[in-house]
Amino acid sequence: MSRTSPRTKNPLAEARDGDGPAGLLARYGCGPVKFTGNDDALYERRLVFDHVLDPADAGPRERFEAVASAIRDILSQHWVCTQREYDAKNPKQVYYLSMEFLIGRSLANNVINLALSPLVDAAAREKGLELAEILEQEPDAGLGNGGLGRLAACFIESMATMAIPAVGYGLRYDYGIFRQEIRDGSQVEQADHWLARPDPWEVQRPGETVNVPLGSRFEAHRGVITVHRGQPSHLLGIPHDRPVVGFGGRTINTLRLWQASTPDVFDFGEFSGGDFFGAVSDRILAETVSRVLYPDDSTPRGRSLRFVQEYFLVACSLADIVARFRRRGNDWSTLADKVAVQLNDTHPAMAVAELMRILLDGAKLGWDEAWDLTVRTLAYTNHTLLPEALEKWPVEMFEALIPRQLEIIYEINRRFLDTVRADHPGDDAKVARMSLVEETPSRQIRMANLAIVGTHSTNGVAAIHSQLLRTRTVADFATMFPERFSNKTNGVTPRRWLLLANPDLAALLTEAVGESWVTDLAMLRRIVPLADDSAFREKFLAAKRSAKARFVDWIKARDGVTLDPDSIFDTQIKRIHEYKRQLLNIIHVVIAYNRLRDNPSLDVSPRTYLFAGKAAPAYRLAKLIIKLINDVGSAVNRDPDMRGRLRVEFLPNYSVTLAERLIPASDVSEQISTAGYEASGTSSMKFMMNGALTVGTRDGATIEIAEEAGEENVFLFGLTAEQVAESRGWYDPRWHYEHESETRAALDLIFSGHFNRQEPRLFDPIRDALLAQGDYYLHLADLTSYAAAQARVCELYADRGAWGRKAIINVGSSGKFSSDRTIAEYAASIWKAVPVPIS
Ligand code: 26V
Repeated sequence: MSRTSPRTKNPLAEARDGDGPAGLLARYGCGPVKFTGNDDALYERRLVFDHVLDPADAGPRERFEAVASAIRDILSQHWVCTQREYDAKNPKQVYYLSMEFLIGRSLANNVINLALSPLVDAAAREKGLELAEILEQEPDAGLGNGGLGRLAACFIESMATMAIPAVGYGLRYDYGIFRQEIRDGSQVEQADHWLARPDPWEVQRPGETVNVPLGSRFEAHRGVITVHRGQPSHLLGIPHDRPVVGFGGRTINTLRLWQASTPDVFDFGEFSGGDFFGAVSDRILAETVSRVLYPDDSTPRGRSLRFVQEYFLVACSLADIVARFRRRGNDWSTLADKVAVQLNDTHPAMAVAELMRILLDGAKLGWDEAWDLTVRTLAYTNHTLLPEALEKWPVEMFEALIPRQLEIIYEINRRFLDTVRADHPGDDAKVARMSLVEETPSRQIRMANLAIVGTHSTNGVAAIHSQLLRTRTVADFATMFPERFSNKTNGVTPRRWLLLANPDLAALLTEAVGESWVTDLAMLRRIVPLADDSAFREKFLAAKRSAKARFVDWIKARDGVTLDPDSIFDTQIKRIHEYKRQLLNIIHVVIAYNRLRDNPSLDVSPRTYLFAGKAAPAYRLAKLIIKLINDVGSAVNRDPDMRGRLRVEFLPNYSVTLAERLIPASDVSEQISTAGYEASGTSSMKFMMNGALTVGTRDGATIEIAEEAGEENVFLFGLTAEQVAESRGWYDPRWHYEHESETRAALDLIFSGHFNRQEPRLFDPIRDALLAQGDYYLHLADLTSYAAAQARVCELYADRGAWGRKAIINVGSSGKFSSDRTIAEYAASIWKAVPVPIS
């Protein structure tokens, strides 16, 4: 594989050789303002000048803001220098367009990537600051639903670390993914006003505001938009930039988030007429566009506001991209040589029509040249095969809001279908399938078709996913444009997910192989031989034990729950979805519970089953699954016979911060989706790096995890994707219920009302899904083989040495799953972008 190698020189080493705080600070001066090294009062100055506070009186929140602002001061010059270098060198630029960036907290990550940990630790000691308390003050920036959004965040970090000139573009939602509370076992959504207090990382740049013309005026009421046609209006996009710190602190790229506003700040006419509300309401309506993240990760709902959000992201970002391109003096004909735009799913796929509009109407290019540039500039990543998650937008929405872009889409479609007809005369069914416009039951634009036709690259996110995409989901397109399709297996950043999240394991790895693994994760292969070294195994298991102890303390403080660090931590964390099969997990827990009740002397390794994840607010069955997990947990945890043997906890409000603490503490990683449905899964990779063993189906990235680690080091079970497809015709879940005594006993117990005596019929919809409606996700088909895999887990855990050996092999085999590797592949084969190191 040709790859863009990330920087191997390790700045931590430099930092250690260097000269303490003064030397460290001096490294961050690169422009006209030099840090003198005597500048160790940054923190106090921030308190006095930003907050007008005596440092002695500062509360935890002010202390956080002051520390974060001081760190931003330190990185600011390198941020400026990075941009100056890009402007001077005019390299090919990558733009990553995503409706979601699940960033999490930034302070600790920025400190680590800037190699400032020694400085910050020393300063905290000297000033008597409690760092852990300060870090807990930062809100978790939850501008995403799940895997797709977190992937975007890992990618921009990797691009910065690898010195690739890149900008991430997204929306600055006032409200991120909802905060999940659990009341009486059920999910309750609370608004996440993460920007309630000033965010020290963001820099507002009103001078670079973008104007977005719209074909209609619209009014939003409770997420539903009323359109007033024929009354053109416009929105303003105000950029808010966040630094994206590459490891080593030299490259500081930008994440630019757009806030929607209106040009008519205040209508003085209306105001003096006494209509104060009318005067400000336009602004309020406009600002609803970036008010809140859509919390559904599969079914498009509340659709019209989402449509405006998607166009708003595309219009602002492309205007900005084109402005940068022209500012650097480039000719239109070189657009695809200077710009690569990656579309994160179809959410920004209107970029195809918008870029065409800019090139046709703005640059006055002819159709053929505009089309050639558009296709060569844009690339598309698909993240799901679920048909209900494939976006389609009603033609009326385009007509009302962006009629010119609709006209362009029709012309793209006319030309495209002409070639399809020419290649397949008389095949009307094929033409109907491939059309960008779905005719029945109502006219809609198929965004995946638009994205494939209007870009030069379509990729899936794991080998099996890319294969199924090509052969099933969009087979007609893969036949027509075979050269456009490829696989780019996802990855995660080892800085956040190992170096930062798991300090003890990170230190052990550095002791074993040196520091280079941080930017070259394949180096971890070198620990594989140490799996047979009992002294190393002991150190490795001690690191796991300390991560578990840290998590036990943290969750005790957060939720008041007491966990036993000597039990197996068996963890399933992800959005709650039928295809991800949290239900399979909890039914198996009930089987384990029955076994222990029937046979109190059974010798098992004590196990704690941990769940966390959010359900889309309108997804009834997913919410019922949460309730079931909690109700089973209450019964099991209060049963004295289960004490020290079996425990079940649903940890509320899954977030990046919770993941950072729980993953290092986990022994078992549950990746149990119905084969063929999980595009990739990325938590699996974080677990693997942190020494958890995977229990999983042959789905998504699990297949590649097993390839890297060896099948004997993974607990695989269940039907393959082919078997799932093949069984669709004849599968009958009732057969399993009737012929498998443990399956029946577990289901009978659940549906008898044993776990919810007040509402014994509560779980009937789950019973119906499993037994009456055919169990679409094949829970019962995989249950016995899942239970067998879990029995192997139990047995292996009893042999400490054997367990440690497999865990070490997994960590040592996780190199492929660094997002640096993924980004190197995108850069080399899709973007043709090369690193521009900042001196
Ligand atoms: C769809 C929609 C529909 C409209 C409302 C908002 C919304 C938000 C997200 C989505 C698509 C979700 C697709 C997704 O998250 N896919 C996940 O992508 C991960 C990164 O590639 C991958 O690891 C997961 O397997 C895949 O489920």
